[in-house]
Amino acid sequence: MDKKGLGKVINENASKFIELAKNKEILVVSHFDTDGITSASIMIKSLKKLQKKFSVKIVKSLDEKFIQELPKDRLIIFLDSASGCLNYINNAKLKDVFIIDHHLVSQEVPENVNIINPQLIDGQKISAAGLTYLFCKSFDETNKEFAKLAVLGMIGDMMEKEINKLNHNIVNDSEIVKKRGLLIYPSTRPLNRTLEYSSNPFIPGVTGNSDGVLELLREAGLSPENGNYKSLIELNDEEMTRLTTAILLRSPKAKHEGIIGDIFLLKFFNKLEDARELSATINACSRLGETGAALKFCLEISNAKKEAESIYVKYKQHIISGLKYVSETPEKFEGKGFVIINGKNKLKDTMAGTIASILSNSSLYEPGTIIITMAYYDDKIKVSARNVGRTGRNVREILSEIIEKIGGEVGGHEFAAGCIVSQEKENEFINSIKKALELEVIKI
Ligand SMILES: [Mn+2]
Repeated sequence: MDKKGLGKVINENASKFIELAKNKEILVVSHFDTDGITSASIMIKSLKKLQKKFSVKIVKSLDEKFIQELPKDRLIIFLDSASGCLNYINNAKLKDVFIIDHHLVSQEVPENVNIINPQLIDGQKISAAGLTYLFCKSFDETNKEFAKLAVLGMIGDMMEKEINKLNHNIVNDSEIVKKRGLLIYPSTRPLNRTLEYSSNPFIPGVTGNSDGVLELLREAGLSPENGNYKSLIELNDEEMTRLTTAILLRSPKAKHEGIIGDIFLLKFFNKLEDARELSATINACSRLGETGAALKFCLEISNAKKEAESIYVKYKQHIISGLKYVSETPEKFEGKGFVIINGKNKLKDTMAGTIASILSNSSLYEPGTIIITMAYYDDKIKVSARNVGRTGRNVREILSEIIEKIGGEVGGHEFAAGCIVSQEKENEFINSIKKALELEVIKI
C-alpha cells in the first residue's frame, strides 16, 4: 500500500462508496457496543439524507457463517468490525465491501475490500464512530451535525482521557460543553443518586449503599437544599474539592489524576446530558440484548428515551446486585496477586465480565492483581479474567494453557480475556487456575 494520509483514504473511499451506492441497495453491519451503535447511527442518518435504500444488522461478533450468508447483491459496509475477518470476506465472494474500523488487521486485504483503518496508515487512535463521522462528513459537510454521536463513540471506547488532534477536531465540531471535575456520572443528576449507582469508579462503602452515600455527603459538607442534593456540575470549586477529598479517603489506592478530568455535556432529546451517561445507556441496552432500543435512542426517536432509560435502570440494578454478591459471597478465594470469585448460578453470566472489569478499575486491589469471575450458563461456565490497572501477567496466555488441558474456548487479549468451560470441569478448572496463578508469582 502506498503511504496516503488518513484524510485522503477517507475521502477517496467515500467518493467511491457514493458512486457504487447509485444503483445498489446498502447493507450496514455494525458492532453492538457503544462505538458500533453510534457508528451505525451516523451512517443511518447520513444515508437517510441521501434518500438511499438500506438495511442494518447489529452483531455481537462476526463469524464465517454470518459472512457467508450475506446477500451478494448488496453494497456492504462494515463498521467497527470485520478487520479480523478478511479471509471470510474473501471466501464469501462478496462483491463490493467497505470496512470502517480501527481493530487489528491480521490478514491481507482482499482486492474487493475498501478499507479505512488507521492501523494500516499511521496508527492514530480514533473510534470507529469518529472514522464513520469523517467518512460521512466528506460527502456532505452538513453531516457535521452528527459529531456528537462520534464523541459518544469515542467515550464508549474510552478514548476521551487523552484526546489527540484528530479527536479534538471532532469534539470541536460537536458543540459539546466541557467542564473540569470529578469523573462520576451522570454529573447532571442529584449527587446522592449518582453516587449510589456509581460503578465506574466503584467507591467502597458508597456504591450500592444509600447510608454510605449520605455519610460521604455529610463528610464533604454537602447537604440537600429543599430536599434535593445538587448535581455535580452545580457544585462550586470548593464543594468539588471537598467531595473529591472525601472520595479519595474511601479509596486510598485511587489517584487524584484518575478521578478528575473533563466532563462532556451535550444536548440529547433537547436536554443537557452527561456524555458518559449516554454512552453507558447505549452500552446497557446492547448488553441486555436490546440493540434496537440502543439504536433508536441514538437516533433520538421519540419514545426511545423512556425505553432505553428503563433498560439502563435494570442494568444498573444487575451491576449493584452483582457487586453486592461479590462482596458477600463465601465463594471467593483471595490468593497472592489474584482473586477468584465463583458466582455459580448467583451471578448472571452476562454480567460476569462487567463485574470483573469494575473490580479491576476499582481501587480495591493493587495494580497487577488478576480478577477471575465465574458464572454458570446452561451446562457451562463463563470465566472472565481482568488485570487491575491493565498491567501484569498475560491472562489470555494463562487461560489458554489451562483450556488446552481441560478443553473449552478462549478469547480476548493480555489484560482482558475470558473462556468457557463445561460445568463438569468446575473443580478441575479452579484447581488449575489457582496452581497457575500461584506458580506465576513464584516465577517472578
Ligand atoms: Mn470500537
